[in-house]
Amino acid sequence: MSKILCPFCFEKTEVSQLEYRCSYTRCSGKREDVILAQAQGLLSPTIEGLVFTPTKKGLGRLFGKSNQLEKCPNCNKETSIKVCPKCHYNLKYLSGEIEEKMIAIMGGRSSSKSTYISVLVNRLQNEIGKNFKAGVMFTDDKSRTIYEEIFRKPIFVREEILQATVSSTVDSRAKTPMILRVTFDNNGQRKAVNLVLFDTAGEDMEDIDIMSSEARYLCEADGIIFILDPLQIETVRQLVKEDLPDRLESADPNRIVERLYELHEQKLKIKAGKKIEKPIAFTLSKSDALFPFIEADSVLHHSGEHFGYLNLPDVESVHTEICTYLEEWMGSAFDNKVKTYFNCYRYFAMSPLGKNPINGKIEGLSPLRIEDPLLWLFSQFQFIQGRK
Ligand SMILES: Nc1nc2c(ncn2[C@@H]2O[C@H](COP(=O)(O)OP(=O)(O)OP(=O)(O)O)[C@@H](O)[C@H]2O)c(=O)[nH]1
Ligand SMILES: [Mg+2]
Ligand SMILES: [Zn+2]
Ligand SMILES: [Zn+2]
Repeated sequence: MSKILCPFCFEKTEVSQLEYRCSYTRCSGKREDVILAQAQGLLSPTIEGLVFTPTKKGLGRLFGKSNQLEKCPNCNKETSIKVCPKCHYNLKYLSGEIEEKMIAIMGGRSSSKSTYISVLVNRLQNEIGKNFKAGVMFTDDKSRTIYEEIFRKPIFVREEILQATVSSTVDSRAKTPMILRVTFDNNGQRKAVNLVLFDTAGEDMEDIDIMSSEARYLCEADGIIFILDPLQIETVRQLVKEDLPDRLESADPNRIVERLYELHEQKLKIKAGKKIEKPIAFTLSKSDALFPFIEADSVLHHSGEHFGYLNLPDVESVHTEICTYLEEWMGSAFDNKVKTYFNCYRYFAMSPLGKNPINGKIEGLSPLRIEDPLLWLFSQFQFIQGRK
């Protein structure tokens, strides 16, 4: 029988054990939802539709079918809204019948994680969607609102850089996933997947205890995009002549990689010496800042050209080139560490803005190589094909 993983509290529940929430606006059974408020860290509970356990075990429920309507015991109106019994998170769109992949975006403070997500989702909806005949939509209003207000409007409408993401110990929004339904059309065969995206506050990557209590999705994730900020690498800082943000000792990628491994060891009981199998895309961000001193014929200058399939030779060229640069800039310690801990990884490079913002303003957005890490993960999940 299929189980659904709640993307908010990570409780796994059998479809037949899910609870329902009445969605009839005039139902008199509405009440303060204390469970939801506690899970979301709200100061006072909000009034929400009644949550109930369906009594009648319909045939559909017995067979684990989840697209079923259930009658509210108070008003008798039908509802299709399923919620997680533990935290009351709305699971309406996670039916257990559509494949689901969780992707976490992690990296040190100010490495450009949130900016990346903003541009990535926009490209998914436009260029990537077109090249892969993929339809993209948000599965719920919450995801759409978070994307619009926190990610899209500042960058695409106001042309400003984003605020630093607030630690999830302070604001539960950092723990709230954005869920996108991506529908691929493969020669007439449609395949739908739910893409659950998590942003992280770089601040929360600096302490293993916070990572383990606040960023559980790092362990549950099916794939990780690990963003590396080149402007935090000492050698690169000497090469870049412009004004630089402060060096953040605690955001050292070496330390974050170690913590990520430690976390898997702790939570998933990975035996010492065993490698992590999930695909991890180590992605150098702000590649525009490197342009003045990398080779003129570097592959980083142009796009990856993935038209309907993953361009494998391009992925390998980027991987080799970044590997060489990282060794030049940081010595072989980082790559050695990655090799020791992870079995399935590639190096990528991208630039969400395409240039350095001036006084917090973005002048002419020109993103580069945004989709490469995501498409590589998609190919690892076998949603798309790679081609030589
Ligand atoms: N040169 C260059 N700078 C960038 C680019 N994208 C982001 N930045 C800079 O990096 C800063 C941080 O970006 P964010 O997306 O807020 O970084 P974050 O990783 O989400 O940071 P936290 O939320 O604090 O963990 C921005 O304010 C920009 O100044 C880019 O494509 N090129
Ligand atoms: Mg952020
Ligand atoms: Zn839950
Ligand atoms: Zn009702």
